[in-house]
Amino acid sequence: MAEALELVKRQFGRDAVILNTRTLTRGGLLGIGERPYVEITAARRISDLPAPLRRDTIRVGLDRRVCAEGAATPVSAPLQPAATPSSEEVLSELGSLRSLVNDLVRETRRSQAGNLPDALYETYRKLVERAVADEIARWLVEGLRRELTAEQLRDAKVVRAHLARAMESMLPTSGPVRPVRTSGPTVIALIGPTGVGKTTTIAKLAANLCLREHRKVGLVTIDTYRIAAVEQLKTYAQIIDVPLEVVVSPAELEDAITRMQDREMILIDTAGRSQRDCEKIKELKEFFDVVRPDEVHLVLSGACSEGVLQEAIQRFRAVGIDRVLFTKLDETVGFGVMLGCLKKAEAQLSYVTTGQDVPEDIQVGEGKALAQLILGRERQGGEHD
Ligand SMILES: Nc1nc2c(ncn2[C@@H]2O[C@H](COP(=O)(O)OP(=O)(O)OP(=O)(O)O)[C@@H](O)[C@H]2O)c(=O)[nH]1
Ligand SMILES: [Mg+2]
Repeated sequence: MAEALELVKRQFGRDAVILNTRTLTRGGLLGIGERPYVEITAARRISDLPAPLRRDTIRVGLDRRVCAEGAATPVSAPLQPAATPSSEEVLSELGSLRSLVNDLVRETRRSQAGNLPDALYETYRKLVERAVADEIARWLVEGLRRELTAEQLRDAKVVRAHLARAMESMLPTSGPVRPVRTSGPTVIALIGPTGVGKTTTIAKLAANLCLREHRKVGLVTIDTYRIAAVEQLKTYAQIIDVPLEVVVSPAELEDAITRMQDREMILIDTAGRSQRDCEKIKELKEFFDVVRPDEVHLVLSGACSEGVLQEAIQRFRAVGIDRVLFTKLDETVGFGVMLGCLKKAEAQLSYVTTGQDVPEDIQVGEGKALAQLILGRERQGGEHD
C-alpha cells in the first residue's frame, strides 16, 4: 500500500487527493494463483473532483504493472506535471466550496419550506437567517401570502412594513417598571440563568428610578451563594445611595420587605440558577411563595441560542414569569430569537439592555424598534439584509 501511495504521489504530483484505497485479487481459481493488487482512486488536485474523466484509478499489482481505469489515457502514458496552486487558486477553490455548501443548505431549507413561491421563500430564508424560529418564519410568510396581493408581494417596502407590523404584534411590551400599589412598596424580582446580567440590570433600574424619576427605591439580594455577588450589589447601592438588605431565607425576605415599607419600589436580586439545576430553581420558588413579588422578570441573554433560551424559559416557568427582560443585545447576532422566547414565556417584554455601562445601557422594550432590529437594516427599495 505504501508503495502504491508513493507511486500515486509520484505520478499525480504532491497535490494528489486520495479518494479511496482497497486491496483486491485478480485471476486464479478458487484462491489458487490469485494475484493481489492495491487499487487507489485518486485525483490530481481537488479541483479535478467534479470532472470524472480527469479522475484516474491506479492499480498496482505485485508485478508492479500500472493501469488506469476511467481515464482517457492509461496512466502509463506521460502524465501532466501537477502545478502548485497559487494562493488565488486556493481562495477560489474555497469560494466554490463555500458556495456549494450554501447551495446545499439553501436546497435543504427550500424543501423544508414547502411550496412557497420564490419571492416568499427568499423572505422566509432571510427571517430564518436572522434567528427567527422556523415555525414563526413560516407563519409570517403565510401571513404575507394570505394578506398581500401578487403586486404587493413584489414591493419590498410593502412586504417589510407588513412583516414589521406582524412582528410587533408578537413583541408585547409592558412599558417601564412603576409603582403598582396604592400603599406599600411594589416588589420586583429579577431571576434567570447565571451571568446574564441580573445584578447589573438591577443597578441600572435602581439608578434610573432614583436619579431620573426620584423614586424611593430599596434593594434586596437573596444571592448569598457568593460573597462577591453581595459586594457587587452593595457597591451599586452605595453609589446610588439606596438601602440594601441581604437575606438568606424566605422568612428574612418577609422581614426585609416589612422594614422597607417606606420605599415605593423594592428590587430583588437573585442568584443565577443554571436552567439545569431544578433544585436551586425550587429554592427560589420557596422565597416567592412567602413573598410573592408584584412582578417577576426573567432575565435572558440575547446572545444565547434559541435552544438554551427556550430551556431556561421552560425551567423558570415553575417560579412564575411575569415579564421577560433581554440583556446583551449588543452581543446578539440573531435578534429573531426574541419572538420565539416571548411566545414561549407568554409574557411581556419589559426592558432590553445594550451594554455594560450603568445606568445608561438599558431601554424600555419597544415592539416597533425591536421589529426593525430583527428585520435588519433597510436597504434601498425596502428590502432587508
Ligand atoms: N455586553 C453586555 N454585557 C452585559 C450586559 N449586562 C450585563 N453585562 C455583563 O455581564 C456580566 C455578568 O453580569 P452580572 O450582572 O453580574 O450577571 P448576573 O446575572 O447577576 O450573574 P450571576 O449573579 O452570577 O448569575 C458582567 O460582566 C456585566 O457587565 C449587557 O447588556 N451587555
Ligand atoms: Mg448577580
